[in-house]
Amino acid sequence: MNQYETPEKKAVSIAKLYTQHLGEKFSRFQSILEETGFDEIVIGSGESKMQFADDMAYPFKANPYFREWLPLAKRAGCYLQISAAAAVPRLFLLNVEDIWHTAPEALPAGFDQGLEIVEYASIKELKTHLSKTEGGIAFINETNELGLAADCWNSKAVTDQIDFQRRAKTPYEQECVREANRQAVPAHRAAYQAFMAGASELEIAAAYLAACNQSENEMPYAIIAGVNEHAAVLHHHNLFKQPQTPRSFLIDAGVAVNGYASDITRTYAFEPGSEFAEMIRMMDTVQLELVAAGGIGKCPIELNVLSQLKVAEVLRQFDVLKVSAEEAFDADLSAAFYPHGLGHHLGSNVHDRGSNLANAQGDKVPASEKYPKLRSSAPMVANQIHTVEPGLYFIPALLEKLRAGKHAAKFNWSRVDKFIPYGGIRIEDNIVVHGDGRLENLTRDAFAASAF
Ligand SMILES: [Mn+2]
Repeated sequence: MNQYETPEKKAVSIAKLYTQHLGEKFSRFQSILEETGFDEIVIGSGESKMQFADDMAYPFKANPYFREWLPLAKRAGCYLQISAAAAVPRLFLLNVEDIWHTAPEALPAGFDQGLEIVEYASIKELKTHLSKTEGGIAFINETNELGLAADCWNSKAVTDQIDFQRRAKTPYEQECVREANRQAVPAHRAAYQAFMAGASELEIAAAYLAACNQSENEMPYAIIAGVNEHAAVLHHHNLFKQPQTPRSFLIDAGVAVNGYASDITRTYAFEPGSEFAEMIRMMDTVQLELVAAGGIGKCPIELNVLSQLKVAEVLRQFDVLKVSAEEAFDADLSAAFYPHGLGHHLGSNVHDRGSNLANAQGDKVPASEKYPKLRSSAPMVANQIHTVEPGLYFIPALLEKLRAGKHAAKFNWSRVDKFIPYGGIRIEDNIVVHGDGRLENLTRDAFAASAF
């Protein structure tokens, strides 16, 4: 049992945090209205989208700008109105008879405090509740059902302001991601046990879903479950149905709680005493060092450089690399083994927005010249949630280029060939950067609190 003692106390506690969250967001959005000059911001949850030439819809996932306000990730046709003239946000819920589908997702108990809820039957009716001022509505949604002028629909001035403020997560948002970590841990353990029992990748993913009691469509992102060489495929989604003789296993999977995600990766060796098991242990130490190197004001670009150096050092320790970590880094050789960034913001988007903004006006902190694809460039701020996920992989396509290139002699290719059958390693935790400087590792805490 966690800090709440009973499920009832937990529900009351989260509902209280949610009411506080609504108040905090409402006040932040009032400032955005002042800054941008709109009367109101209206955010749609989105419309269910039909598949081409078919009568079936794709799985629905609500607009992340909407999820930042409401835990209705599966409910289409909702609109939230934040008006300068109102005391609380207003939520419009579509109420039409539908005998074909299950009743739409409702708000959890206690989540209706601090909100005005209005039912509507058509867009025409909805519009009677909205600002009548020409150009007064800033509308944020994938489609422009309100038929507003182009500069009112997804106005960049408004979304930049929203993305800038969303970096600092409220206590409610932090608790959602914390809970999403807690719920993912038993699922990660079930997946590990399925791997050790010789299950196929698809069976492992099924064990994961069963243990966290979620459907595939409820996952914050598609489960990555790679056995052996597949651990080197960064986004291995096409899970194999045939069991393989197990050597190694990488699982990257989270859980969504009230529309907020956990994003957790673990890597396991089948043979506990093997060299690959030792390499995982060393990457685990590296990962914890990189977590500790973060904090308020820390620069993600510099942390990324540090992570490349540390991964190069692991390669040197295992005699894969014959030259120093610094020399490998300078020649950009480590990136062939670690071709992604150290981490990203986490929130209602798994890759949350705003991590490259210098200010609320949308100016960007320049990206790293060496790693132009990095999502995060802006210094970490208080109450932000970051993932820290260094990796070390043996990716045949990248290794072949290296083997044929001018730096080939800097590697011990018999050692590279030994590790290729294991695929690779990634270890990923979710970290809250607290205002008092404390770094809370939601993932390690959740693993530590739950008995195997
Ligand atoms: Mn991640």
